[in-house]
Amino acid sequence: MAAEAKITMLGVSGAGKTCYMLGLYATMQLGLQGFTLTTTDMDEDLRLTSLWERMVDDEGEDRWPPPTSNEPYQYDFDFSYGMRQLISFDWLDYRGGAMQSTSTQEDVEILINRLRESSCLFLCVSGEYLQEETSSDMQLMSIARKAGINRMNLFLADLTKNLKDSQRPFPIVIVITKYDKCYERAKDRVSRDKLFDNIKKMFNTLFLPSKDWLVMLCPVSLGKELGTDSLTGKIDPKNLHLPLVFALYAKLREYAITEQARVNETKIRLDTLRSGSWFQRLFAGDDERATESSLENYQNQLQDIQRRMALLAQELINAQIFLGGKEQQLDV
Ligand SMILES: Nc1nc2c(ncn2[C@@H]2O[C@H](COP(=O)(O)OP(=O)(O)O)[C@@H](O)[C@H]2O)c(=O)[nH]1
Ligand SMILES: [Mg+2]
Repeated sequence: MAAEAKITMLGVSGAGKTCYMLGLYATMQLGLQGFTLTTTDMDEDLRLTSLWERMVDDEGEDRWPPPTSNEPYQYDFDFSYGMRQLISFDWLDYRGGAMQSTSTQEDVEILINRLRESSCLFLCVSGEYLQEETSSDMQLMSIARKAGINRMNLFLADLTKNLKDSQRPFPIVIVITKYDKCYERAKDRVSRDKLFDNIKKMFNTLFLPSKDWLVMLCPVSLGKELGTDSLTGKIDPKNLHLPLVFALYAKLREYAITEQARVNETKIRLDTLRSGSWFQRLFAGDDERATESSLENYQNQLQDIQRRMALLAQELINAQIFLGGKEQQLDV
């Protein structure tokens, strides 16, 4: 079966994408509030699990997964609640040439096409670049260049030109990886907000007043101790599941909108059938009954989607989510 949702993850090499993916897979396998994540391929499961175990058990440089080649890598997952599959999705870890300044036109086109068919983007920015407080635009420009944000903005500009109305607002997660590196800098609320303001400034188009983007800002870390010691610090993941929960919430929201439209249409059709004269209705009786039963069907499906959204929304209560630059509470 084809995946229902597509997630694409972008970030310069070394940003922490592979580690993030491994950590996410490991934490979600144990199950989180009843949600689980599984790969559709047994060999892949072994590979991911053994890389993860090495990170947890080993010390030294070798604990980390070997830096990967330049090929984009695709994972296929099922996301479930209890034993029930909620949504299947594929996940592309994009470490292709298009994120580098030496990219070829072909690299760029491949990525642009993938972005256009994605249902959510994860833009990974390493906390290593955000360790020091800064208010100078010059410094921010330099960080934006090193962290690949300039490139990401170029791809976003293409994406927004080609979004269909049904894709708006398009969900994006700015994942601040290795947030343990910012621990010192972002100790209290005020200094954390300053850090977030820096991010907003570098991704300014995502925070303009428009209905184009639904953006979540999400710090993640594989362990607080890694901030000062990445060779022996304990692995103790934080927030890894939130970007995924958000992506799937956004996908369900899209389904809900489609389903609601079906319900509305069917109601109108039923009203028309019912408003005919007794004579017309005598002959349209079968039609009326069939329409009634499809209405019930669509309504049940809508409710089912809304129940799943409510489950996910609970996890996102404390998340920072913005529409048109304004902070939002998710509704179901
Ligand atoms: N402090 C810290 N370091 C991390 C974390 N995640 C990854 N790293 C380091 O970042 C390196 C690059 O990560 P990797 O996932 O391979 O980056 P990728 O090129 O984006 O896939 C790893 O080898 C680790 O040394 C984290 O949560 N905290
Ligand atoms: Mg990698």
